[in-house]
Amino acid sequence: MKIESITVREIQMPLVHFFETSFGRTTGRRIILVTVQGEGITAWGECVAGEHPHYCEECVETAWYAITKELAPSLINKDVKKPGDCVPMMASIRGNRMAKASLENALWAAEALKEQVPLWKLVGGTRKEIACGVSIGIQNSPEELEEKVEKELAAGYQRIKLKCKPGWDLKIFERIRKRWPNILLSCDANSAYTLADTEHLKEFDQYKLLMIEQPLWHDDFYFHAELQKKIKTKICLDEAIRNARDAEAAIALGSCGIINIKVGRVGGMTEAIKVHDVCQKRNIPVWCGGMLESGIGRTHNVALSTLPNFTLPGDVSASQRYWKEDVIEPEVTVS
Ligand code: OSB
Ligand code: MG
Repeated sequence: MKIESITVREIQMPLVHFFETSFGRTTGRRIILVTVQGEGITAWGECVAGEHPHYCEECVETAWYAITKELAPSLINKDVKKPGDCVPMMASIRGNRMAKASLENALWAAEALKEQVPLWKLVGGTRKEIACGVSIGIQNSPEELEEKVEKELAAGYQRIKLKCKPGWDLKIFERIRKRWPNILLSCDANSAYTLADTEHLKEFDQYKLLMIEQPLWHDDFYFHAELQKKIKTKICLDEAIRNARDAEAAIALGSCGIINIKVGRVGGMTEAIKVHDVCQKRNIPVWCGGMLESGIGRTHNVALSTLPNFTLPGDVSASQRYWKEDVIEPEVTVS
């Protein structure tokens, strides 16, 4: 497709319920949406950068700059034969992976429209059903959390992930495990601990968690490997995996037993598929993470999740968990 024009927008959407992680509370999202236009096609992509650079270095402001001033200009008037062709065109710009992913994902959507094939088939998906879990943030009280878990299990979600941090961990797991001894339960620390917490993290093992996500520094493999030797619960890396090379290195070091793939975090669909393939080859199961996306980003996540090594339930929950009204029609629903 010859890219004739690119439109960049920011929309603002209040969340139906606040979302709190170890790095803070979000009550609404500022979301950058891009469209690429050419050959009569208009296709959408979403930038998953957050309002603040807390999860990673990127945020809405930096992504807006990167897309409008650097990345879109490098693509405009270019002929992109297949979506991945844009990757080398943007390669001279370091980092800014979420910004890059929004444009690449729009090109994947364009290719799907042009070829009249569903996106999930275009990316190489093989499954018609995917398993869904939910990510439940830190709540005002353990009672409120218990209500949330009850509601999500009743809605059919197959894995409950609890956000955790020092002070919101062991007692919470104890309470949830006591009431639901057999559910698939995991936790996500978003880098809330250090190696000095090793003894404390060993206590997590008794709760039979499917995994602990990113317990240590956002940019670390080495110390996660040290920690993994001392705890039974499998470590899952999220923040630290920026590309397929990182996945290779982390697996070789023994830093994790599971990897969370986020299209935005790794710079787009092409790299996400590469991370998937590396993990599949090394027998490391993966699942698709979420970034409180609108339906546009969410449907890209759903498509990616149909690849064969996405064997664990992903954070690909329904639109209504986040939004009163999503920007897509039909909204994402979960059966
Ligand atoms: O670490 O997975 C994370 C949301 C924002 C930033 C980081 C994370 C998350 C989530 C939400 O866990 C997952 C979702 O979109 O449902
Ligand atoms: Mg995470």
